[in-house]
Amino acid sequence: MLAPAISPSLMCADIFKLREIIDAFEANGIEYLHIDVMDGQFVPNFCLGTDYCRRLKAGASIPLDIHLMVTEPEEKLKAFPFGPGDFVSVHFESASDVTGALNAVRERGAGAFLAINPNTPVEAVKPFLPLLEGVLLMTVYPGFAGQKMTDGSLERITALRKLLDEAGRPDCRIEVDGNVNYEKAPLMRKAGADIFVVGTSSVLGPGDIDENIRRMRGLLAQS
Ligand code: S6P
Ligand code: MG
Repeated sequence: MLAPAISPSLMCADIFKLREIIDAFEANGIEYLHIDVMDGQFVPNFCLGTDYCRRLKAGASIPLDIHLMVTEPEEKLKAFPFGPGDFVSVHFESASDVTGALNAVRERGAGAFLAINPNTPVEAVKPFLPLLEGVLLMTVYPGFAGQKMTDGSLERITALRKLLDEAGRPDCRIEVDGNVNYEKAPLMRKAGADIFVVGTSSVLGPGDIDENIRRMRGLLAQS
């Protein structure tokens, strides 16, 4: 089983406290910075963009985990700064050329992830497995923070883990995104997830950020 990693969703971070939040992430060994990019077309919301990523790359030592919720990601990803060590997710539902988009990520040395919505069968990832560093399994419908986990999410993680293992890809990561709280994260871990996008439901919710991270780490380590 792959070691658990935490990827906090920066759309949930208070912009007025961003520097101290990033400092806390660095001090606590946070593995990735999850950047939600929305274009108002693939999802009914707008969110973080290219300059935000550029500033993070300049001012933080943590790799980026860019989640593209945009139409035509194969074109739009060209505008984003990323490279070796970073991850970029493109949605199965958004790309007309999924293979082209994944290859465009790989050509720049980054890890390519295929994101799938809660109503997309996990089998959809099969044709793309040779190209994937991981799968971003949405446990809410993309567009907004603060939602409840969709029914059947844990079963989908289990089914995806089985599919990946049976396909000879035990190294392929499963990243879960949406309502990753202190109660559900251990269940998601047991089901086979290894990267946890945390937002308002846990690390970037109420309470002290250092304590929140320690609590989440402790729970994931025990599961
Ligand atoms: C949703 C987005 C997510 C959220 C994250 C928020 O479209 O992709 O990354 O920001 O799920 O966390 P929470 O705990 O509020 O669900
Ligand atoms: Mg996301």
